[in-house]
Amino acid sequence: MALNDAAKLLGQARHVVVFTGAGISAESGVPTFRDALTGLWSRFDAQSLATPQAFQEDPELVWGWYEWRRRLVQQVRPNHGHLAVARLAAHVPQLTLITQNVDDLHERAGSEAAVHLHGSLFAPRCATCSRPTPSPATPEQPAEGRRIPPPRCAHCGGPVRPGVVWFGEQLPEEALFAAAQAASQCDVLLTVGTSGLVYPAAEIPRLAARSGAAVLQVNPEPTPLDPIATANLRGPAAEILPALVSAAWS
Ligand code: BJW
Ligand code: ZN
Repeated sequence: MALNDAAKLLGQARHVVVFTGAGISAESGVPTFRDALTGLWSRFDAQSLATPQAFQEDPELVWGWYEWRRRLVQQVRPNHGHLAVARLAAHVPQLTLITQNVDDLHERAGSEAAVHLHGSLFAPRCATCSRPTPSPATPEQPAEGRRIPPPRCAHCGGPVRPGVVWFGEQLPEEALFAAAQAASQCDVLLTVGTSGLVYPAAEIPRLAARSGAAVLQVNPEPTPLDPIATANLRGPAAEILPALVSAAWS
């Protein structure tokens, strides 16, 4: 299906779900999760750092990686893809934004109430007592690959961990429930910049398709979601999303 036909579906929708992954932030300069990381971090497999075991075995390595990423995100800006999503919300009667990303670029682009399935780089908590803790001040970008000891919890002295969801951990119940409910009720789901490999998040577009919604996919590469998509719009999010919104409301 061509972009203009996809835009027509979008223009007629009453409830749109936008489901985003790392690809939407790629053009802001945030590396996607499964791209080969460049530089020192390329020695590490991102998937092997995003586990509770990695944090237990080498907290300084894992905390240092997340501090490096948090600082990187603070230094970049939302791109035309994030901005188009925020603009889309003004056009459709109901929009639910669901993101797997742990950055805050949707919020900084003006989107309200994004459902964060995998947590946030900006919500650290104690690994022992789970109390939220403030993000430490990071005056400058930590050197890539630098080990940083995690701060200690002011209440119990436990190590502070990033407020993200690692492999083997449960997704926040409320966020997952809200996402599943929106996916089963929407009439269009726009999936953007995700490999569709990580569950249960990858179930969200599939649930929408099973519930009768049209699934519009924006990604420069094929993904396992291709077969369920009504339209596969191949290209970078920062180009396709503004074009899609303009075509729907020109
Ligand atoms: C562009 C672009 C441009 C590039 N424009 N696009 C069922 C089957 C098999 C396994 C499982 C299953 N259910 C659960 C599992 C296990 C596991 C899992 O899914 N494993 C798979 C890898 C096989 N899931 C879990 O462990 C989850 N927990 C769970 O299931 O708990 C259940 C449980 C039950 C009982 C007891 C205990 C638990 C938790 C998953 C947590 C995922 N966390 C991460 C890390 C977050 C923190 C961090 O960022 O460090 O979340 S992993 C990582 O992947 C991150 C992402 O949010 C997530 C998805 O990645 P995403 O966004 O799709 O990025 P990429 O890099 O994969 O893809 C980028 C895409 O963009 C590509 O397609 C590019 O082409 C595209 N792109 N440039 C548009 N310019
Ligand atoms: Zn504590």
